[in-house]
Amino acid sequence: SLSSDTDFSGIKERTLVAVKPDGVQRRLIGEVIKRFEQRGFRLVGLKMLQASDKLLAQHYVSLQRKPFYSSLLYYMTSGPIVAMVWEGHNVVRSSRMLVGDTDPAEAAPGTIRGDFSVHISRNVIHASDSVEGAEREISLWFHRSELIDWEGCDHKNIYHII
Ligand code: IDP
Repeated sequence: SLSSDTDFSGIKERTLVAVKPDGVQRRLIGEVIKRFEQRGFRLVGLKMLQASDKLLAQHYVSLQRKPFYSSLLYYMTSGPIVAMVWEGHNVVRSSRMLVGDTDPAEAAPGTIRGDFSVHISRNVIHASDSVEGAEREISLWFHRSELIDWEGCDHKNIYHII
């Protein structure tokens, strides 16, 4: 319909994506960036960091009671992480599709986890699972000043703008 063609309210949606320590060690940073870029999403923040226990405790607050929680924190602090913020129409949901199921055994071929991982505790990448979750996670991992607002010259080809 005309209204769905012209509704761009979701264009500014943002999500947090992170190449986890195993993904960095396995030289998958470029592969991950390539997949999000070629889809048409816009990179608005990027940094490499050694995540602290404090940051990860906030990031994974909902998993604190899980039996795998301490090994998850050990894994996530085992080396550098590359954190990114991607922007675009429905980027939260589309990122989860690009990333694939949490358990690589269930992740479809063609997804990042389905193509590059075999075990749930070394699944290469993180992507926020809801718009509210994304807002919360972005504010944990990035300062406002680290996020860059820009419009690509291909914007009119990626979106239906007359
Ligand atoms: P998500 O990363 O797909 O959003 P969550 O359920 O939020 O999945 O779990 C966060 C991370 O915790 C997973 O990506 C994975 O690395 C780890 N994890 C989740 N479930 C298990 C498990 O059963 N065993 C070991 N690690 C797990």
